[in-house]
Amino acid sequence: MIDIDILRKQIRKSFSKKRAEHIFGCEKTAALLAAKYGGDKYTVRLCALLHDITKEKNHEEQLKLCKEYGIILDNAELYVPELIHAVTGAHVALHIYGVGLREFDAIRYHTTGRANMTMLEKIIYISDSIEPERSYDGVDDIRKAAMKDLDEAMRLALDRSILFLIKKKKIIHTDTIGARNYLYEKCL
Ligand code: DGI
Ligand code: FE
Ligand code: FE
Repeated sequence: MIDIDILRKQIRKSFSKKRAEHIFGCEKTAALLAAKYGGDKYTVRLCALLHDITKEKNHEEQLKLCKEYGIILDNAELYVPELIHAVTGAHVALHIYGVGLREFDAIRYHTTGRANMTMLEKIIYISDSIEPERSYDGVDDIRKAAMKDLDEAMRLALDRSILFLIKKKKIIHTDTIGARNYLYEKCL
């Protein structure tokens, strides 16, 4: 078992103040959602603390990690560097911190989501989107939804993300679309 207090100290030491506050906010939100939806508190705290573990590494360092862990990036990841930290972060969590596969996937899919997400994956995705430091139009609607219906919060968060990406004329990862379609098909 990883000592959560030691991990927190490592994060405070090695990240910018802003990123560390985001990570700790994410941890608090994840613990709250775990209490509400029946997730394991230790597991969600651990995933939240590790979800952006490679976020402050530059592109060159990201590619070095990919080489080290034998990660093959897909097309979208090659074109959108911001997506890579989720993949490298999951591998660092697995290889350095020894997390299991469920935790690996929660970190791996925290940026895009994917079809048929587990409760743990949704909790980490939503905590990342609504932790207290986040402020964007519509965040309070997602916060409110998250306390009632996690799938509805996911639909709102994914819609917001996709609308934002379209407005900025950015590439949308197919996992993001897959996550949204799966959750909308569930309502039909
Ligand atoms: O790491 P964080 O800043 O806490 O947040 P994140 O991991 O959710 O997102 C990192 C960035 O990735 C954010 O600027 C939005 C972007 N992103 C997420 N999904 C997609 C995406 N960018 C593109 N181009 N396409 C996506 O599908
Ligand atoms: Fe991230
Ligand atoms: Fe994050």
